[in-house]
Amino acid sequence: MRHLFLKTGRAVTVGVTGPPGVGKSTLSSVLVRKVRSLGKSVGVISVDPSSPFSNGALLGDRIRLTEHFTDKDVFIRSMASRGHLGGLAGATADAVLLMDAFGKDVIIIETVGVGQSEIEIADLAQTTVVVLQPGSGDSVQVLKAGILEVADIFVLNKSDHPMANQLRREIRSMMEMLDFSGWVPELVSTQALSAAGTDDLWKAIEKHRAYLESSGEMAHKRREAFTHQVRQLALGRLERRLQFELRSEVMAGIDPYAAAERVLAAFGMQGGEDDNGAVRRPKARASAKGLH
Ligand SMILES: Nc1nc2c(ncn2[C@@H]2O[C@H](COP(=O)(O)OP(=O)(O)OP(=O)(O)O)[C@@H](O)[C@H]2O)c(=O)[nH]1
Ligand SMILES: [Mg+2]
Repeated sequence: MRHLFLKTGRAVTVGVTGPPGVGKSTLSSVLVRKVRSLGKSVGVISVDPSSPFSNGALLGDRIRLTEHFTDKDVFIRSMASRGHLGGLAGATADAVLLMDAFGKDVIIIETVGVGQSEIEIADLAQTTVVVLQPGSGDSVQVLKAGILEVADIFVLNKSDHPMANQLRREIRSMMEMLDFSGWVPELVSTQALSAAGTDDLWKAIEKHRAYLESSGEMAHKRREAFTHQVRQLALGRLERRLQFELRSEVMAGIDPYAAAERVLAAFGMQGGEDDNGAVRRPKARASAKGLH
């Protein structure tokens, strides 16, 4: 990563998230087709929240993405979220940087989205696409879970479903309750199976990217993503070191405050230090006198 990092920062990154089975992989596949038709190369990172052996998701993605297998300008990588040193977010962030450095024009990151970790992954992508399907209550759950706030584009997939209009109304009324400053999420209807709506989705992605560039938010997002990754790396090491310092013999027979001091001393932090690392100085005597 040290060698490659300076080659990154060129790719368009699109996060595709949403509840299980809404059609994220099918949609990613038709999006790959669209991007390839424009002559751009593309990378797909498909994050499986469970073990690769516990369900057929990886196999399923393989089947849905087979039409791209012989295309050398399409690189597909499935990742299981368990068992990665440094966690899923870190491993995914690295994979995105690698594909970017390799020169992929567009990188699609597919994650099953319901909880906090998925929202974190949404932070990785410049544009977050939240996919929902009609006729399943979990769409409303997802909207409640805070994913509404991270969505740059809503995709109402399986729009061939009879309940599609109801979901459209639900999304609209949820959006009305929020105060958007700047970008207002686009709502796109698709039928991933027949590829209908893919052009509209790509248009919305390009529109969002143009907004990010013109508003200066892109630069902001890049800084945030960088800081986030540095923070994750540093926290990972701090956590492991802390585990080591929390050995029972260090803490035997003393109160938790004294034990915390001892543990922090191992990090070079002295008692009375401020959280920002500056040593707190006692107030000058003159001003203390003045107060009393
Ligand atoms: N009727 C209909 N079915 C669709 C559409 N898009 C996808 N499907 C079907 O929905 C099912 C799930 O599609 P996937 O693309 O695997 O969904 P996913 O969101 O990637 O699923 P997970 O990765 O397991 O969360 C498949 O059987 C698809 O064929 C659509 O527009 N209309
Ligand atoms: Mg999938």
